[in-house]
Amino acid sequence: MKRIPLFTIALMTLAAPLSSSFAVAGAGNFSVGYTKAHDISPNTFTVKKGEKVHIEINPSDTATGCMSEIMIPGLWDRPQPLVKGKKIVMEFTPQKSGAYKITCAMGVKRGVLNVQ
Ligand SMILES: [Cu+2]
Repeated sequence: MKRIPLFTIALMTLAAPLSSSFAVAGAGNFSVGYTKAHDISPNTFTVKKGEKVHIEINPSDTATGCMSEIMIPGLWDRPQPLVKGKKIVMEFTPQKSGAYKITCAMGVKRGVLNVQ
């Protein structure tokens, strides 16, 4: 069995508080892209009830028409416009488990967020 050098453990200890404050990787943190051709990607998420969710969407295109805004009914009810270069941040803590649709402002499904 390989031993983990002590400095590696020290680095991991230092990195832990950094990763939580930058909120990029880790449970409940998601970085999402958007293009007109492929809509949001990824579009399926799994989170835990009672744990904070942080979703960042970085649109590469400006959406138009029906799918020009995004929301997650029941979790994020304010439709956000998808505008090229304009980051969208959604933060919430789901209290009820279930499969929540990710939609446009009028409810057309574009993805799903599973709360376990
Ligand atoms: Cu629509």
